[in-house]
Amino acid sequence: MTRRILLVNGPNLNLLGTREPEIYGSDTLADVEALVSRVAGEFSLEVRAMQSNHEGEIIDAIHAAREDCAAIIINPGAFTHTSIAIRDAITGVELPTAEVHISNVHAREEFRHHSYLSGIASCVIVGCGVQGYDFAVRRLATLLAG
Ligand code: CA2
Repeated sequence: MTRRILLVNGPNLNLLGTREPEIYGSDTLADVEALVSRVAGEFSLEVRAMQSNHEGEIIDAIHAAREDCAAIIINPGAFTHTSIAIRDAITGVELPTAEVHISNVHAREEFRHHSYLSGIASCVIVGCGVQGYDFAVRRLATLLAG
């Protein structure tokens, strides 16, 4: 069986650690990707990490995961609240998927309260800072162990 996780970070998450530390903390995207790889390694899982500001690129990466990944971790950024297309891509590939949000979206603006993904995600981790990615790896490893 494939032992790889696709890690997807959506729009503006390339700015992690450079601005708004009061909301998103001080870790960079590179720190997050290293964290996910380290935790995944504990379970003999590899990681393919990608970040994109473009919805279509994210959809293409999700489709490609069907070939060689066992699970997906995704923080879709603001596409969380807008993208039926990303939801459909995840539904289409039928891979267990963890949705992660660094901030507590439910304590923020009303428009962040709804996620198009949450209804089809295997788990949703919100407001745990970047530690949420750590939790996501551990949950997916549990699910993959079946
Ligand atoms: O809390 C999260 O992880 C979000 O997915 C982050 C998105 C936001 O649109 C969602 O509502 C919640 C925004 C990511 C922007 O990241 C930045 C990081 C540093 C500086 C500026 C933006």
